[in-house]
Amino acid sequence: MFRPLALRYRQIRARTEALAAPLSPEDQAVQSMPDASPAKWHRAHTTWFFETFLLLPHRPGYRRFREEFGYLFNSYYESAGPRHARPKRGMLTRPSTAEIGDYRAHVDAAMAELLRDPPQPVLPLIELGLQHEEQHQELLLTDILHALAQNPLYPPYDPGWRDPAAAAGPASYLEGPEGLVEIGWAGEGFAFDNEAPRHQVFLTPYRITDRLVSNAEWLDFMAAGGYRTPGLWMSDGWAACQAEDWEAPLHWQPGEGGWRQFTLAGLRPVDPAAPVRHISWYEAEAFARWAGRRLPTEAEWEAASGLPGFRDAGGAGLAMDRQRLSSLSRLPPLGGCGRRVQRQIHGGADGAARRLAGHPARPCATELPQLLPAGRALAIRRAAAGGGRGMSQALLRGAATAQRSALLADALAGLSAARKTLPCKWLYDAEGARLFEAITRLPEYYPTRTETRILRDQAPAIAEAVGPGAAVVEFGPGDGAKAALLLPGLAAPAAYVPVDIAPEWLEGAASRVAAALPDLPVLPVVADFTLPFALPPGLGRAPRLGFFPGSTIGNFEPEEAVAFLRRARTTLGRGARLLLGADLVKDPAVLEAAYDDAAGVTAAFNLNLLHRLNREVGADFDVSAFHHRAIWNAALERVEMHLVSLWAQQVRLAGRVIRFEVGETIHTESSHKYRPERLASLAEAAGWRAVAAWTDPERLFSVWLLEAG
Ligand code: AVI
Repeated sequence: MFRPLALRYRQIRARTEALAAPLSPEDQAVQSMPDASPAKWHRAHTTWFFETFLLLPHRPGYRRFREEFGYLFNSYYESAGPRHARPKRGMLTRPSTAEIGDYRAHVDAAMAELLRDPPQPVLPLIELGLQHEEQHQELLLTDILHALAQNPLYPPYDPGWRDPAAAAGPASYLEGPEGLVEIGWAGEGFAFDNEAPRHQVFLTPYRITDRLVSNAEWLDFMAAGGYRTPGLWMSDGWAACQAEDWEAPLHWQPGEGGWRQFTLAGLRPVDPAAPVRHISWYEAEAFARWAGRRLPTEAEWEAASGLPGFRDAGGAGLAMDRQRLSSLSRLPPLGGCGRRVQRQIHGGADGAARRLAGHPARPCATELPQLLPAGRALAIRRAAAGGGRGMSQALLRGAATAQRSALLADALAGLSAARKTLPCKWLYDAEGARLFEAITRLPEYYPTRTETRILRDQAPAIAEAVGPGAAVVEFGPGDGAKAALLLPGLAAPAAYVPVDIAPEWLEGAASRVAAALPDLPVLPVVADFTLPFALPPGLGRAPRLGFFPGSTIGNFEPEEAVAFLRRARTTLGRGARLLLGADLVKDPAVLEAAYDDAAGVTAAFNLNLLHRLNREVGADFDVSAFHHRAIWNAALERVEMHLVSLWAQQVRLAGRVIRFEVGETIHTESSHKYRPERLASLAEAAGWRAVAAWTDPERLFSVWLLEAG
């Protein structure tokens, strides 16, 4: 009766060694993030388990391989004593990989003795050790995938590796079991303790898709701007998405022919039919909201997994892993998980799926994005996908929270720099926007007036150069006034697409244009227009005309301006054109007056940034201790706005003290002015060709028509 267990022991232990075999000693030592462990650590830790819980207590006369290993290779088993810090596992160059092999052999030899005639009470512990080792096999693969993904050469773990087959075909809905249903493990054989006992839950009616979310569906989510739409995300998720620049699932890479995914077999084109993997719970949740559905609860999932036609529960479904949420999903400690119980497994790679079939719930893994229709659960407008005019409260709230954390991050970074600076985009809260509006009407501030005049006077020439049927995509539409001026002059425009990160701006611009042209489709997009974003569906083959007036291009550093123009070209696509407003170099006295007006509106606009930091992120600036300054920087051909500290002082921000010397400044904005030839070469560097330019009689300002080269 014990033979099968001895055989299973040998097979499972040999499989760990087979999984580690393609790895060099260097591969085996690396720890690519605190939540991952080196392969050789997994090999040693699983061995430590048998040594600590089986051999030492149950094999009289057993001698530890090395005393210190008890400390080095304990994971978090409190009952087994102190342990080496997890984030430092990658520092363990000694013991060597070869010595870990010796450790395994030593323990295997002693276990072979124990397995010859194991006392009855240790049988469940041996089984637990084997289950534990299989979990570490999953982890070993997940972790080595992450480690190899850090290598720019993208070395395959095993070029012949095959992921489990995808469940083919479109998803359809299954009616989930409802009412009082039973979940939890009740079968014979092994189960982790948090899989039992079997118990009743009450489920209200729901439907669930019969298969996991596919990469194809995920690509649609990405194309609709899912990663750039704060309102779709939980605020913590959005903060993580921003902080870590998520734009696709982990291990995805943009390539010439589309997205590629780093797999254990190396970089491979993303398979549209395969289940999406390597996404965090936050991403799954945002996806569900975008799709107008929600994630199933654990009980719903488990109850539905027994339905005929429910695919993937045991076969192909390593749907997602949690490397982005890894603190939520590690192994259960002996005697209970103690953390959030989650659905499914580490999506690393291999064979856990085969063992899932018989087990309704697995500990410590991640909820799968198999989705329910929203029904009662969720209703949110899909503004990013062109969902129409009007923004939901949820979108506005989500955006505000995300903005505050981004403001704080920028402020901490900018005010700790040797030359203090704050990004000029933060000048535009509601008060800043109101003050900017007032600036545009000041006698000294010529740009808005002059550009408006050019757009009006040159409307026929612009319309002729642009041609009929254009879909106009405006980057940062402000109040929509310029679009409302441009669009009626164009021949039969196809649509207006205002794009801004702040939904409240879109609302205003959309209604202004809608008032001017009631029949024109208006498709607002919530996105950071300085990054690539997807145009809304429904523009058809209408020629794209980007619109970026106001000389906002001047607020970018020249390299940023080139990068922006390049990205705009990508976003707008082949054959696109761009109507661009650019302020021109001129008499410094005119420039400085425009940015330091007699009425003090620009000063108030600049100082409002400090009020904003006080209001939104709890800084304690004494605003009266700062003074607005605008200077023409002749070398860099830009007007700079600064806030000058009137005396030595210190300011508190998020628990940090920021010191100012007397006269020290915070650089808050640069407004670059262009000579025509410089603007043309800037455009050219970004792959655009200038086809026309219009100016005013005094040559103060210019409007350019660029064509994608
Ligand atoms: C929005 N931007 C083009 C304005 C400019 O002229 O650079 C912002 C501004 N700053 C002070 N006055 C106006």
